[in-house]
Amino acid sequence: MDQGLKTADNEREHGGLIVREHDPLNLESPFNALDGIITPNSQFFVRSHFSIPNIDVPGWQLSCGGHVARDIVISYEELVKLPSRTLTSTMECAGNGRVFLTPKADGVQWERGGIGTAEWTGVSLSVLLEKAGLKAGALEVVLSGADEGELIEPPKTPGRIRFSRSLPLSKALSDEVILAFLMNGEPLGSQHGFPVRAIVPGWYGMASVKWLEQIEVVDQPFQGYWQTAEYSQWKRLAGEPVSAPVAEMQTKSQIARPGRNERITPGTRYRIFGAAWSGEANIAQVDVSTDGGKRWSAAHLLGEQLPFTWRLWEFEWQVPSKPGRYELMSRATDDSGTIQPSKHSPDHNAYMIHHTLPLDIEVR
Ligand SMILES: Nc1nc2c(c(=O)[nH]1)N[C@H]1C(S)=C(S)[C@@H](COP(=O)(O)O)O[C@H]1N2
Ligand SMILES: [Mo]
Repeated sequence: MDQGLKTADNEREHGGLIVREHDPLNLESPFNALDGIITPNSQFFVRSHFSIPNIDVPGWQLSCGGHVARDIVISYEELVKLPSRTLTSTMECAGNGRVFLTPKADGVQWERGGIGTAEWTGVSLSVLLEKAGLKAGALEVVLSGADEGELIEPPKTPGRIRFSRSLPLSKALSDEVILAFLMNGEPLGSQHGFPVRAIVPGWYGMASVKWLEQIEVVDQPFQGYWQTAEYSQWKRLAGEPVSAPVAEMQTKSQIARPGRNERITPGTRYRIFGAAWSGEANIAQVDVSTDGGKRWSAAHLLGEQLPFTWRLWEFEWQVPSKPGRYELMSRATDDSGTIQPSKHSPDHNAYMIHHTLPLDIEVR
């Protein structure tokens, strides 16, 4: 591998990350440490379903085929020479917050740290699709990674499979969907998809396929494992539940500080601090409750709204002089009028967990 592309993650350390699983590697970000829009690479959560594939740049290539006029194969060197763009995007795992579900759901028990924001640099997927030329009838674009394996716990995989996800053409062709090779200005770490991954702003993390090696245009709805057996939800069609892939991130906010069970001094002023985000919309308002959701007051939105990026917020709390336990909550509203719900929707299975989360703290 090119020395210049050596990545810092060889350090074999998980820094301040919380280990949820070693193999496959699943690491949670300490959301408590939120400090600014950008999550440093060393603190960015890791979600993988199979072992990390070992890929070197000379051996890597990306193919683009299927329902196209001409098949394309492109090397890393060729890809990085194409016109690229840099954008900031928040990525939340669709299972973030799963630990808060009752009854308890199977799967990685993420708390608040299955989320992060980075500045990504890459080539718009549309650039490659234009080179290949879409045939009439093209419907979806399937992205596949180099990682593969077999899962024996239900839902079992049909033998060894890859990690593949599809995008409808409308999303695949929007400029913001990129084939990224830089994360916060550095080559992607091996755990984040080195050398090239998709970034699908506004969608849950599963759409942002890591270790990307194949792009396939299809003329039928793609029904792969990772959008039917897993990462699927129920939508209502003519009153009937129909299975649909998990897609756009839902409007949500989280409190970063205080942390769970933090002790706060009575009668002081405390700055409650957190982040709020939404998939394709912008955050319009965040409200905070310090009495378990009975009364709400507006928080102060910080900085400016960047597209597809979380908005930080703060709330100056006049801490009561009466000691006791208090339940803090935050609630986001986006500019399409959607308000963060108070309950998890069973139609979302164990994904899209965006209801208001109570945070217990002690005033003493
Ligand atoms: N090839 C591949 N891509 C993948 C995954 C995977 O297991 N394999 N996990 C997905 C999921 S579920 C999430 S949330 C994000 C996590 O990206 P990160 O590990 O860089 O945080 O990658 C997505 N892309
Ligand atoms: Mo995820």
